[in-house]
Parts: sequence; C-alpha cells; structure tokens
Amino acid sequence: MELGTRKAVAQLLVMQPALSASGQKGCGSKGRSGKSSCGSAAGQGDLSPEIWEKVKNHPCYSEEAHHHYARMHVAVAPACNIQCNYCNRKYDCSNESRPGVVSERLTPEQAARKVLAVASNIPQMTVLGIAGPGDPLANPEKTFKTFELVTQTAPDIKLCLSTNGLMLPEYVDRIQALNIDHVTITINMIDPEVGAKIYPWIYYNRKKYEGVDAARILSKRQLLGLEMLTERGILCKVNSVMIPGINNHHLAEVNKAVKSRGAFLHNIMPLISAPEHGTVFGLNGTRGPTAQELKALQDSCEGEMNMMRHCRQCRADAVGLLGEDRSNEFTTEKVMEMDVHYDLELRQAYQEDVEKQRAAVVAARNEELKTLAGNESDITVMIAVATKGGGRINQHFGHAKEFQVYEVSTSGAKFVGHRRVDNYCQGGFGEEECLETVIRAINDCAAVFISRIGNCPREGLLKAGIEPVDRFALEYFEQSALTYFREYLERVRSGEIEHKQRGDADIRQGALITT
Ligand code: CLF
Ligand code: SF4
Repeated sequence: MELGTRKAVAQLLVMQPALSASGQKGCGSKGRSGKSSCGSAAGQGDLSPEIWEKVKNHPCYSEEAHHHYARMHVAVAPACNIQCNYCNRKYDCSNESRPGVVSERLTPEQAARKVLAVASNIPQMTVLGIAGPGDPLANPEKTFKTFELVTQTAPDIKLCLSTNGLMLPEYVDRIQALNIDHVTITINMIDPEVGAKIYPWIYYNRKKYEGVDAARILSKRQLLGLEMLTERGILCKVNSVMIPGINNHHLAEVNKAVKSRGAFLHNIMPLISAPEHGTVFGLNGTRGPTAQELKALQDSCEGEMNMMRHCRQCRADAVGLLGEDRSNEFTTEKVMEMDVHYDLELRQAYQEDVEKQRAAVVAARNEELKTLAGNESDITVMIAVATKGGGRINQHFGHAKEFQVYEVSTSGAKFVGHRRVDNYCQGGFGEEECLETVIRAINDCAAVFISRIGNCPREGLLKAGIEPVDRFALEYFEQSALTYFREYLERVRSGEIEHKQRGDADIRQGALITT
C-alpha cells in the first residue's frame, strides 16, 4: 500500500466509529447450498470459495459481516403491484424504520450520484440494495437503470434486489445479465387460504385479483421466480413476516418449500404493527410476536436451513451498518453539494484493514472457546450487548438504541437477534420510563455488556435480575461473552449463584431513530 493511501485509510478509520475501539460519541418487506454456516458467525465454514466470495462482505447474507460492512438502499421504486396488510407506504416519518417507509424518492441519476457519495464517505459500504419504497420489479426501468449506472461508476459494489416476487419470472434474465447476485423474495405463505388473510389484492397482467385467487397467483409466481434464480446460481434469500394467528404455524412449511427450491437463507422477521402506522394489521390489532415466540420459530426452522436473525427491517433509503441509519447525512440536497471522489484503491485498502480486524475478532473468539473445552453443561445464558460495530463492546448503556442479544452455551456464543429501545440518556439525563422499556426488551438476558453505565440504571437492572457488566469495555464481545459464561458456570457450581431460566422479552415496534 502506498504511503498516501495508508494515511487516507488511517484517517477514514478514525472517522468510522464502528471500527475504532475508542470511537465513543457524545450523549422493507421490506446455488443450492443446503445447510451451511453463513447465517452463523463461523466465517467461511463449509461454504464453497465461490459462495464465500459472494457473501463474505454482504451484511445481510453473513451475520459476521454485518458487524463490519454497511449497505445502502436507494428509493427509486415508488409503485407496488400488490397490497400487504402490514404496509402503508403513505406513512413517512424520519424516526420510523420499517420496510416501505422512505423520506425522498430518487431518479436513477440522483440515486447513482448518492451511491458514489456514500461510497466515498463510507468505505465499508459494500452493497447497494433496491428495496422500495414500493416493489422494484413493479418499477423495472428505474430499478435496472439505477443498477446499470452504478455498475459503470462503482464496479466493486455488490448489487442486491428485494421483491415481492410477482413479476420475478419476467426479469430473471435481466437480473442475471446485470450480475445482480443477491435477490430477496418476501414469501409469507404457500397456502392461498393463508395468503388471502395477508394480501387483499394483487394487480397482475392489467387485472386486479382479490382474496384466494390473488394469493394463489402470487405464490405460484414467487416459487417459480425462486426456482429460476437458483437454477442460474443467483443467491436467494427469502424474507417471511411472522404474523401470530395468521401464518406462525404455516412458516415451517414455507421454510421447507423454499429450501427445496434452493433458497440460501431464510429470514423470519416479526410483524411490525401499531395503530399509528395506519396498516390493516395495525388498525385491527393484529400483534407482532414476542422475542421468545420469534426465536422458537427460527430455532425450529434452523435444522432445515440457514436462518438470518440479524435483520433490522430497514427503510427503503437506509444507509450504514445494519444497526445504524445515516440516511440523514445523505439527503439529495447534501449529496448534490458534496465533493464526490470515488477512490477504488482507497476503498480496497480500507476493506483489507477491516478484514484484519475481523480476523482478530474470530481468532480471539476461537482462543476463548478452547477454555470452555471439557465443560459439560446444559445451561444456556442470554447476554445483551451495546455496540456500535467492529465486534466490540463500545457503547454506553445510556446511548444504546439497540442491544444485540447472544445465546451463550458450552458450544459458543450464537447471535439470536437485536432489540430496539429508546436510549436511556436523553439530553444528559436518565429517563426512568426508558429504563423500564429497556428492561422489558432484554428481560430474557442474564447480563448486559456495556462500555459504561450510571448508578441509577445499574441499580434498576440489578433489581430486575439483569447483571450490568462494564469490565469488558472496548473488548470483543463474543470473546467476552465466553469468558463471562465460563465464570458463570463456575459460580453456579460453587453455589455462589443459582441459574434461573429468565422470562420472555418484548420486541420493540418500529422506531430506529436516525443519527
Ligand atoms: Fe438491502 Fe435486503 Fe439487500 Fe440487505 S436489507 S435489499 S438483502 S442489502 Fe437486510 Fe435490511 Fe433485513 Fe433486508 S437488514 S430489511 S434483510
Ligand atoms: Fe408494501 Fe408492496 Fe412491499 Fe407489500 S410488497 S410491503 S404492499 S411495498
């Protein structure tokens, strides 16, 4: 690496809080691989080199990558050809995060400039996704034009598409020709009777279909599109929204159907539903699942195929690591004024540095795992972590807008999901009400790892039976979780503490506040 590039990389590392251990800041629906390790944190595992190349820096297709790499969406696709009962695209709030919601709609040219602007400023942004705010394939010209422009100007960026699948069979050849290597299809049912409760209508071949007829056509087209893509070696992820009382028992069947058609990853996401969203499910009181309901379904499907558990149900204009949203830094007005300098060499050098840090995280975890060898125990413990990325415990309790949750056992630390919260520290003061919601969100955890915490929240957490742990501040969290767990087992064996299975936790509806 040349000296100038080295200096620039060092400067960028300082600018990216996720990669700097001390980087503290002040107070959509949106090849046949079989079972492999992609959805886990195990790195390449048993993936072929070809598949690994495709997923290694894709934050959605690799759980491990999502701690280090970012994605961005461009909202070029306003129209939709179906109606889902959990979607209301009229709703637009910059404090709201769920698929379909967006602040600005872009032309392909504006979108391509935005991609360059983000790529220049966030060198770990490796993936461009088009996920709405409607359906990308109901807006094919805008979608494909955007991908074409980006391929010409930023060739190292992976292209990713998320669709409801209705028009997918028509566009498989075009997707392949453009080297779009990652396609997500939202499949919530394979039984039209179930589908009729989720989709009131679809618009297909210039005709409106309703109820069971609509769901039958949609399902057929989704499964056909999936088969056509996987036959061409395009990596497919299936997103399914878990809707208690409607498809929660049916999703295991969906899981089998998509696995048999070559889907690489299955992402079962909780329904986001609140009356203020103005959706059918929000207004008729259909609730989302609890944390343990979601985990139980994901666990039951995991024997069948890779499960994604780190989805943040992003906005159609999201920018940044999955747990953050930097879209406010890249509004059209700001992007037009930015000095955009896309430097491929600098981006590659930066990503080489990311890979070194990533390897260090894995090595530290594997070393610690060895210390658990010979420990036989059925005990599992859930641990919440406050992190800004980079695999480290690098966030104050009061600043956390989400906690990442790991299930730790003698076989290792497994990521089981994230929990959104309102940050406890508001304008320099702790909010008691927020503490209650944080406790409910991580109620299934025995401990919460943070870089720092004040006395009031510390006492509140202890009272709720959750141990606040700040002694691993700035350390790697997987390694720290294993150390904590080994000591936990020793404390249980010595009689110092009694192991208790903890209760269920809330999944927060919506709100990831933009930074
Ligand atoms: Fe975007 Fe989707 Fe591509 Fe990822 S999101 S188009 S696959 S780059 Fe990822 Fe966001 Fe979940 Fe989607 S966290 S909503 S799964
Ligand atoms: Fe909304 Fe259409 Fe996406 Fe359904 S497919 S969530 S209706 S944008």
